[in-house]
Amino acid sequence: MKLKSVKLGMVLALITLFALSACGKSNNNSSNSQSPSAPASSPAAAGGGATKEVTEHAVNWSFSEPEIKANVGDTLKLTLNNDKGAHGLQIEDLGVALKNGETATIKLDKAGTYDFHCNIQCGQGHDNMVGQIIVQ
Ligand SMILES: [Cu+2]
Repeated sequence: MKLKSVKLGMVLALITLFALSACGKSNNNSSNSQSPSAPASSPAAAGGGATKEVTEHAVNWSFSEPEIKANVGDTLKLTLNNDKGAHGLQIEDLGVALKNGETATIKLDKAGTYDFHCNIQCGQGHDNMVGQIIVQ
């Protein structure tokens, strides 16, 4: 009797371990596929949107990523880093204005092309400091 229940306990423990490790694995690889059980840790699972991190390095007079492409439902984490000169980054249609070193977290839930530009008068090439975020 006793032996049997110890055995049963071990089997249960093994099953639990297996389930836990399988669960951990699926959480790690589930960026694109639908995972049936993704609790608390990954809020992106529902919409299927990815998080995209982009750092714009600004110099006189351009942005390092003049064209950013993303899918509808993605979240864009956009950072401005001024490598040379003093620049800002404004996306009027999204209500975003970044200063040097700042990061904006932008939910891209509508398709479209969103222009951005430098919003600090930084010199003769200022008007060239433009780019766009293409959401499709
Ligand atoms: Cu400028």
